[in-house]
Amino acid sequence: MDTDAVVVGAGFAGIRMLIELQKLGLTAVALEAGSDLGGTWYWNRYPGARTDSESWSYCFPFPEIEQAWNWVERYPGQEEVQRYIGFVADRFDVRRNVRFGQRVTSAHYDDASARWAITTEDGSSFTCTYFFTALGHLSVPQEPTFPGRGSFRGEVYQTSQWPKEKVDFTGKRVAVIGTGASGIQAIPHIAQAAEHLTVFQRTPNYVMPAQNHDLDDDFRRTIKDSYPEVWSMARNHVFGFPMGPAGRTYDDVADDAERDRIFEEGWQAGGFHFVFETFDDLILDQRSNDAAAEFIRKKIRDTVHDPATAELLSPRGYPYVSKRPPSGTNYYETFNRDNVSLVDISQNAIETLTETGLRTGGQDYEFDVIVFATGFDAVTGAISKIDIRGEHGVELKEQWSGGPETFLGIGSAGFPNMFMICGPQSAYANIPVIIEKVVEWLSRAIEHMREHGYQSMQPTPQAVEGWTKLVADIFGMTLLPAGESAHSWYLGANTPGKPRRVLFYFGGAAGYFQELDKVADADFEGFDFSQAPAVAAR
Ligand code: NA7
Repeated sequence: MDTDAVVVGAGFAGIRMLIELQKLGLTAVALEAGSDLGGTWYWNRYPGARTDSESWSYCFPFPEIEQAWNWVERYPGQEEVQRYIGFVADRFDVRRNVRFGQRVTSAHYDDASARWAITTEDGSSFTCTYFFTALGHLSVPQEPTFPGRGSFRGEVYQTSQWPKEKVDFTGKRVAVIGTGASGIQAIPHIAQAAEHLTVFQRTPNYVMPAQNHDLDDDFRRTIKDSYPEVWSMARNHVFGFPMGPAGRTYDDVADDAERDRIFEEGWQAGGFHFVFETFDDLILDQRSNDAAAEFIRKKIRDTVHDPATAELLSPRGYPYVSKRPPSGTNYYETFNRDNVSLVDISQNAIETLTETGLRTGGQDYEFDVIVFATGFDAVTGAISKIDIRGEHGVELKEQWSGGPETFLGIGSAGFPNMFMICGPQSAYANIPVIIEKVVEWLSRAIEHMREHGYQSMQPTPQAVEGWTKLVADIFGMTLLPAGESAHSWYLGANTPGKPRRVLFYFGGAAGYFQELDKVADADFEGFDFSQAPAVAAR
């Protein structure tokens, strides 16, 4: 099949891109491995899965959708978000352009025709001028490599590949391995049904209370009336949320009691309000970070009755936010239940799975069910699974063997018209807000090419080098590099053997948008354009 554009993935980014391509009057097809829309929200259907962004900013700024769609919860669950994506796709009539069950295996650029040839697992092939990846940051599960994996006779689940049918934990002895955002959301739900739940924790997380609740009509009305302000705040916010800034730093406050009062307000506000509406130097000043970390540890001690368990749950030795902090509901409270126990595996890795459970620290544990909440080969995992070759057959995998190198998180040198929607080194922030801006930018780039009769564009090696350095420099100005010791996925440090490279631009959503605008306003400075088949013309 020949089209103007192929989009890989039909989650938030893929659907938003399809809508834009339709507006541009281009023919397009999206290739999606799942059997429905949603991406992350299709695969991650484990109990308790929900956003950590407030619903009214985890969406697109289409006025007609904003008014028609009624969010049910402050932090929507998996099912609600997936329904929302379907609603948007149907309103814009783009679902018909999605091919489901199509896992892309290769994308090769043809120098002679200046077009991409895309193939999928079932042998289908597509050619296009514009090749978009909309793969998601967290879409390739981190396969646990525990010895004896196949020997366990009970049920095994992975949070990121949860079955569509309900899993019944009633009366079962369940293990959850992993206490990242997914484990933290699933654990309280599983604990309610299981006969006994054992949580295996390698690194304790700083868990903020989500303070989730249903929304009422009055609140929905207020939000619907104020979307322009919501988006204006979000676009100017460091992480793309309609919040803050706090307007104060650690030194602006005279004493610890007043700091604790501010932290308490943030705690009650819930989720990322604790990060962004307390102190603006939380990830820049060690004292500010230490104060927040100690406040959270005190909350854990106040909540968890058993002091030894509270201490095990208390993160130490890495800065708050240097690992992505999750929001939870009844997370710490769950460890007060008689049917829940916590096993620290920080010093004793899981030795092996056995026929009846697993072994760690020389002790055998028996289970009916094991749940892996072990995370993802983040950010680069999905793109590295596709055999992508650019000009002269150069392999992306080879080019990125030391880690990804992009310009703006959108393009890589030698890969004409390959556009990553929120690829490696794009901004780390509330993702729909970033997607919206990147898609608008891509639309502008395509218009620019059409206007000037260009066939293709690709970043210069100098632009890529400059961006990669900028991304690393900004990261180095924060407290975040210390997350490497705590296996932070911001750096790929959670995936054994993966080269360490800063995987995001941490200069904030607003900073990223300025960088995008600067490039577009300067006629896409940092990109090379070709009139005709790229290589033939040189
Ligand atoms: P995360 O946040 O990467 O968490 C994975 C968890 O699994 C984490 O606690 C890991 O411990 C643990 N893990 C991973 N491998 C192992 C092994 N081999 N042994 C024991 N424990 C292990 O993934 P999530 O799915 O929870 O969340 C990902 C993002 O989704 C989240 O940040 C939000 O943005 C949404 P570790 O901390 O590495 O010691």
